[in-house]
Amino acid sequence: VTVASPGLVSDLAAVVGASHVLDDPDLKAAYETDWTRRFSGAARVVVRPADTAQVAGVLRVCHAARVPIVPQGGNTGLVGGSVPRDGEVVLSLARLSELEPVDELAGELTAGAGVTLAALQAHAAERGFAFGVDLAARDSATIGGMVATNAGGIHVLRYGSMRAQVVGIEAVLADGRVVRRLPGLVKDNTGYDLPALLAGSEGTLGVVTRVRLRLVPSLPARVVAVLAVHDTAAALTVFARLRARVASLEAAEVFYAEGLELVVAHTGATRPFATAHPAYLLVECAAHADPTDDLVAALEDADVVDAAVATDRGGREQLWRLREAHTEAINAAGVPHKLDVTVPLSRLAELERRVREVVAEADARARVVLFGHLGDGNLHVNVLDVPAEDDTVDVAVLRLVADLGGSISAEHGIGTAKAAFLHLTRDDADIAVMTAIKHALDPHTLLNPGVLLASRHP
Ligand code: FAD
Ligand code: 2HG
Ligand code: ZN
Repeated sequence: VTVASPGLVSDLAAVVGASHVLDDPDLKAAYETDWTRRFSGAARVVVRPADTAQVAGVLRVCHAARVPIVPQGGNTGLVGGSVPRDGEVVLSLARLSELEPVDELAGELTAGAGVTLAALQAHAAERGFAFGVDLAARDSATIGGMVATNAGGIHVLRYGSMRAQVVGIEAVLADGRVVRRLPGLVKDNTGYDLPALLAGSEGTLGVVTRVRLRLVPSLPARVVAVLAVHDTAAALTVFARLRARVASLEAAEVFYAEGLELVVAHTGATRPFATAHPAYLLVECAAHADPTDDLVAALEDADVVDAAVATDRGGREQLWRLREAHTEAINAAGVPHKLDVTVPLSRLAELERRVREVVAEADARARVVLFGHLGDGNLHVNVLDVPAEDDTVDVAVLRLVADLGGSISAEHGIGTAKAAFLHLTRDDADIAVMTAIKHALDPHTLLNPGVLLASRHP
């Protein structure tokens, strides 16, 4: 059990109020274990500031005492970066939940770091806008956490990932200084792009407190199709055809027979087809006018075995559920090893085939579930039935990905889970530059130690 020194607790309480410094083990517990249950550690205390000034005050106290901090938003991160390792202070940003009015002229919005994605989506929708990033953890994932991880999700092929939505940022540095680039300017070429640097920094360079975000038009006419195909190569050919011909294409996701079975068993969902197929491509098109005819025309003569199509909201949600419920169905089956990898599209079919082989060779007990964002070349490799602390399978998969010219993380980040493997797809010069930036902004390594640049590789 980690005990906080009385001086630290009272100094933090002076900033945020005693009721927002949690040191009771029962109250801390929810902040100490990650969503997958694979990563956990003891927090010295959990601190819950209400605004930017309080975040700065907390960081000044911790800086003076040289106490490390783990920033936490919705705690839906999947790489062990959001929970304490070794008695750090957990800094919860959940109370920074202010949503400013939509700037309809600019098509932009400023949100507090603790605003959930679902709250932001609802707020934008009231003014006829949508947000360019969407993901299944929308009810809990926060804007601050999504910026910190540069979250991807299901619409990257149309709108890009989180970094592409960020127009401005406010963040607190390790020593309590506030950097603020929130002018809402479309163009601003005055030096290094701090918002872009903070996006994807996983809480290692600064604590994000507010974000100015670009919105996109709300597109009410939608069609979702789940297409049964022979294999990944066929899914890619169909996807390439749709991307070339259907301007309204918004999502292209893949899942396989084993994942669908797990989802059906866990959720009780109805199977989309009478018989099982090796692979499924889920596509969604969205526009102002019904895009169904465009989709159907583009699919004529395509290498598709069967199709389930829905245009009404309920039907679309049912088809999406088959794909989005993979993460929770896997979690219900055990504590997974999660690998979030990407290769050039030209190597994706090879990755899907070989990943099954290398996992089976690495550990005969392992059960593999594959799915992901096909249009982005991003597969989620989930491995069940191997011990939490045994990384043999992880190493085998990440080496394969490096050999195929890919990256060991497409969208979830490095966290603590992949820190020892960063060198597989970032070279020495890259890592030296990142280390120099980290040292310049956080010389005492107080922000999220153990995450991203933690381990020097052999
Ligand atoms: P947390 O988990 O709390 O933190 C994540 C990281 O960001 C940690 O390193 C933390 O220290 C840091 N951090 C958090 N807040 C701040 C802040 N304000 N300032 C600085 N650092 C901060 N991810 C995808 O990219 N695409 C998906 O499709 C996707 N789908 C998911 C589906 C499910 C069911 C689940 C459980 C997760 C999914 N994720 C996905 C992963 C996760 O939702 C994202 O990584 C998300 O961006 C994390 O947001 P969060 O608020 O929960 O952050
Ligand atoms: C998704 O795309 C998320 O559903 C989660 O990124 C992936 O559970 C996973 O491995
Ligand atoms: Zn994903």
